Amino acid sequence: MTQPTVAPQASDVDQLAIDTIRTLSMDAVEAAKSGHPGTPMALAPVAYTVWKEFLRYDPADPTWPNRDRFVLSCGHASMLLYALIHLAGIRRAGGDAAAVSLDDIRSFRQLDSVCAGHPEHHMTSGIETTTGPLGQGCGNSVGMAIASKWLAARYNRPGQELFDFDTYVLCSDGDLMEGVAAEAASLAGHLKLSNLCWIYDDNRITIEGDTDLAFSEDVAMRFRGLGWHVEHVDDANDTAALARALTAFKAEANKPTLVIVKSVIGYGAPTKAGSHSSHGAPLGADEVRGAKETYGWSPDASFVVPAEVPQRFTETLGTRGHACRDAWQTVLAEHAQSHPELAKELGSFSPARCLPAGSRRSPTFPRTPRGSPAASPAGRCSRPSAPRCRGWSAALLILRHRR
Ligand SMILES: Cc1ncc(C[n+]2csc(CCOP(=O)(O)OP(=O)(O)O)c2C)c(N)n1
Ligand SMILES: [Mg+2]
Repeated sequence: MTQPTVAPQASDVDQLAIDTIRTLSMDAVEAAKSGHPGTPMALAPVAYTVWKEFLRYDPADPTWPNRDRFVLSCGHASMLLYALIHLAGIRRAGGDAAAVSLDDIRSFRQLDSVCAGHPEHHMTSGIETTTGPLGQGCGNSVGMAIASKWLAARYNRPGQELFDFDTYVLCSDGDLMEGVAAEAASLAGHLKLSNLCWIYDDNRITIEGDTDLAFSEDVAMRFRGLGWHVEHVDDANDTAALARALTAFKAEANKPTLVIVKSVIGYGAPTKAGSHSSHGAPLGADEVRGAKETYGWSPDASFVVPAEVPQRFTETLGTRGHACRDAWQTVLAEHAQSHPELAKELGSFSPARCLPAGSRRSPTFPRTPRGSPAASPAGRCSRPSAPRCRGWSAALLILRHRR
């Protein structure tokens, strides 16, 4: 794929938003003197399209239970997520402060920064799960999709759809090389998790060079074999094609969806675009200046956020998410009226009920001659602090039945 010079379909403000994500990512990595600029530069239009057009998320309430989940499984591209959280105006859970301020972005990768090298769930609102170990975000996303289906089956009632959230995942070559992602994808296909969409960054580059070195499988065929619906987008900058693929995901009722997107890592950088040299190190002053010139930006300014950009996020994601959350609150009140027992049970899902580690004594288990299957003690330890926790230990159960 050649590197296009302009994004074909995005409006001026959309293009400005996409390039703001790119420049913030480059500037933060440059200031930190470490990080991964290339993937945020490539995936900015992809993530922007998901957030602007599809995600049901209220930036004022990042813990709203029925919010769509967005998982950055390729956690090394963390600046992409921090830029989105900042521009979308996500607030810190339980307060009104910005979850990620511009100053936070300036202190990317510094000690105690909410913008850690890789996204950390417990530290920063808007991060749905900690990622960095490749494949893990993919794995967690299948749990999220199962949770959405389970909550719907247990609590939704006719005319009272409390749960129907979708989970979107950005994943990279490294994610799809990992076994955990393959195992999770198999389960997702088996369970027909139509509320799950993985977007695969097919950039043909990994940390050490071209994917030809170690990864040549037919990903689309593999996922079709696992029971997934597969969509293709030939250019990450083609926001209209991305929107079409994501609309196909929304229309698919029986399968999870994989959208395979071809992208150019380090998009816009004069000599490092398309090369693994833009994967995991600052681009350097000349490349940053050159990339900004490619985008039509001033090469001399850093950490620039044009006012139209957060405004565009507010008009799109913010307005949609706020309306969805408001409507949900109304349904929740009706549900509490008509199904008080269910509502009481649902109310017990508060995070406060999941006690911090160490706050309860774990039970002890006597030695037995044959040992004890790990699944049973694990359940007895975790259940008191996470009463609604659902878990499987398939391998252990099989072993127990075979004895
Ligand atoms: C389980 C695991 N192994 C190794 C790494 C180190 N690592 C970070 S990024 C990367 C691969 C980068 O290639 P790709 O996933 O295609 O990302 P891209 O450079 O295209 O963004 C590796 C091996 C990791 N983060 N997690
Ligand atoms: Mg790659």
